[in-house]
Amino acid sequence: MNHKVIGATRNVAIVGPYLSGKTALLESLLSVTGTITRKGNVKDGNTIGDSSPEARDRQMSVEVNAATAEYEGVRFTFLDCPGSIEFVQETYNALIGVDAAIIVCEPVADRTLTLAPLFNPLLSLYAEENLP
Ligand SMILES: Nc1nc2c(ncn2[C@@H]2O[C@H](COP(=O)(O)OP(=O)(O)OP(=O)(O)O)[C@@H](O)[C@H]2O)c(=O)[nH]1
Ligand SMILES: [Mg+2]
Repeated sequence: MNHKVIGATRNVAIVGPYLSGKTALLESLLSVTGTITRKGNVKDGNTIGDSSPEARDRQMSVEVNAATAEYEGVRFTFLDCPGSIEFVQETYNALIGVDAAIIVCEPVADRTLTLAPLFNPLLSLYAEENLP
């Protein structure tokens, strides 16, 4: 079904710990919105995200990848952020400019602490914005 795109593009960051499935989620989002007809796989090296030679070689995200999709008249630009701590500044930079963030994590209690590098700076940003 064709929908007329209305309003501004929503920019959404996809963030979370290393190898939690962010790039796979982006691929699924692009697939369900009909943006791509064939869903790729990180291991097969055929995803829309992780398209740089280094990312393909390491089978991990090494930079932010952007992809746009439309769903029911709304246009989204997704920013798939790397989860490895060595690239965490890329994630922080992306979070400054987005409307929303999807936090991807494994549903395992022991791995909760892997979210700490993400939440601490977010809380700091929030606190600074709400200073009297
Ligand atoms: N079984 C299963 N495997 C998954 C799922 N999501 C991702 N994977 C696999 O987990 C591995 C890592 O997935 P990615 O999507 O690259 O994870 P990521 O969070 O983008 O990784 P980084 O960006 O490097 O932090 C890949 O081999 C995926 O095929 C899932 O929902 N189920
Ligand atoms: Mg990734």
